[in-house]
Amino acid sequence: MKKIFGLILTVCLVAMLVVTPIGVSAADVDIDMGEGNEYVLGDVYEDGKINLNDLVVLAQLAAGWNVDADADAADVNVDYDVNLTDVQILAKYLAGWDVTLG
Ligand SMILES: [Ca+2]
Ligand SMILES: [Ca+2]
Repeated sequence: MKKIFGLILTVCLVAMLVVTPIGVSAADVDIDMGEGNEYVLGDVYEDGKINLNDLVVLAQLAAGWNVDADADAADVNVDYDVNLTDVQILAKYLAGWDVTLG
């Protein structure tokens, strides 16, 4: 059930955001947690950019998929949990809504 939900969620998010693909610079939300433990909120896919790829991977993480991703970067509201709230926030961020990561 989780996999089906995750797949449906991912497809919906991709369909929603493919209309407005926005590449956001990751420099705005760089978080330094000390040497060897740096990550960028929202850069779940860890390629230095925050974009649709990160949203897809975040949705998969929230759905419980076993994906290779940065769980710290996925917690975009910093409540120490990765769930659909994070997916919603990142989707809004990528769509240009007035939301802040962190
Ligand atoms: Ca990325
Ligand atoms: Ca969170």
